[in-house]
Amino acid sequence: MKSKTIIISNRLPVKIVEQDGQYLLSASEGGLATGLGSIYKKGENIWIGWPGIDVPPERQDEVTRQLAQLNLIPVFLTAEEINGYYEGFSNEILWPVFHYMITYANYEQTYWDAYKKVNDKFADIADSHIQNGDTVWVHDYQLLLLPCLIRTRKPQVTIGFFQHIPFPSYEIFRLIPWREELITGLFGADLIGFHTFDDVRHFLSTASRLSSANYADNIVTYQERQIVVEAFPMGIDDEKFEKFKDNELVKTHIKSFEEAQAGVQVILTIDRLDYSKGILQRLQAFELLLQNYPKYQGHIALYMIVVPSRDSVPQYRELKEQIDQLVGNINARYRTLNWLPVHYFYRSFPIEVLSALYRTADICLVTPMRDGMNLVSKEYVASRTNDTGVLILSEMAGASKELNDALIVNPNNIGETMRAILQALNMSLAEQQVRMRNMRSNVTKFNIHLWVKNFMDKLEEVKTMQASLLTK
Ligand code: GDG
Repeated sequence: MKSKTIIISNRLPVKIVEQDGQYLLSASEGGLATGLGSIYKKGENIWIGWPGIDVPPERQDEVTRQLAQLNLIPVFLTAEEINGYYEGFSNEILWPVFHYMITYANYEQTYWDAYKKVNDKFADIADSHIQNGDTVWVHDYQLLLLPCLIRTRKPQVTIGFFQHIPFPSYEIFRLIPWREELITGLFGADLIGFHTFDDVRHFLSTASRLSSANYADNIVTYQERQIVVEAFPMGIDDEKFEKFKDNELVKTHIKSFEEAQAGVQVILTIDRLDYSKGILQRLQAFELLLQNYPKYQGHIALYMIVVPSRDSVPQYRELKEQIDQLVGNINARYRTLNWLPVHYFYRSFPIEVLSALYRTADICLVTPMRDGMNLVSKEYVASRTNDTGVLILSEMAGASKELNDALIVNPNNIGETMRAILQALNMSLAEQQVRMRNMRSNVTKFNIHLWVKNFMDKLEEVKTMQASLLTK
């Protein structure tokens, strides 16, 4: 039988809604889903993951059949499992620690128990679909134990793992009570990828300090197996954002937006609600500018989209309240009868609205405290087909390693961020064009398709390397 490729991630690339007793499925439009579409939609290949909703046991066969038509295999999770494995261990321990927000971590033993149990559940389902000789690509921090669990069940598979969020330095990672199990869980992989070389470095040093593994260059040796660790900076579906220039709906949005904001320079920010995204610090920088440079009052506006996320986790609820309060204070203090400084939206928008905002905003302000990559910054650049606009980007985002022509700031330095906004507001058209062209050529070249190809090519190379080691 021909070997196949299996993608595994926490979530399947699908939205399911229940309507009039029917489950309606629609494919996810996210960049990752698009990029990996070239893999999982082909032949016998599949994608395994949680379908995103709680399906009662008596209807799971029906949903499984519907998903199978899209080459998707569900891992059904109970509300209790989601609570312990996803909201608990993944989002209350791994997320804050990996983003250096260590005081936010809640090292709850029951979360760890749930994490192990759910990783095992994924492994069992994967096992029933994998044949020796197949290639498996596991995604992200929710499934750190999976490479080893699969390796134990099927020793002859090739396993790649990619982490979408940062990998912290050893001194931070060692705080996690279950650190050895997590690291050795990953050692089941043949290839481990991160967005940046810094993440790779942190992983290599952590691996060698927490286990009997050692490494030379970017190859870890553990119990006679070799694991290649490399940086694969993720790109976006650049064409999709470029093509919106001819989209009628986008054009209509742009027209009404430009009319509403005539004479005002617009600064755009788009994030999920998350303490790693630096939303409060960014608001402070904007307020500082209004305070120190009153001449801009009435002439600039911050459009801030915050997409609801994880609002059952206490720290996220608290952050939401702080943002509400700060936006309220700024608007109350500075607004006039016909001008609003901060246009704040706590909801998500259709991609056409996002595209219209990307295309009209004079400045895009992306200032995470820590971010694996940050795709919003790349989407802004891809949308600027007329080569104008300025990107302000945190040096803590993986994207800052590639988008050198952005105005790079330390998000903790409120004064520096304010000065970058000032510089952007006053940047000549010629300078905007030079910078934007350079960034656009990068985003267009290193897009999501090349990212998928580079990872899969490397995995194939590693497969050959492992095979030749076995025959020695
Ligand atoms: C994780 C890592 C890494 C946002 N608002 C709306 C909307 N979005 C889309 C954006 C963008 C995506 O969500 C956000 O991606 P980011 O990369 O900025 O951030 P995370 O969600 O934290 O992603 C990150 C990424 O994984 C990939 O590896 O870059 O570092 O944290 O694509 O466009 N989309 C729509 N409406 C919205 O209102 N349709």
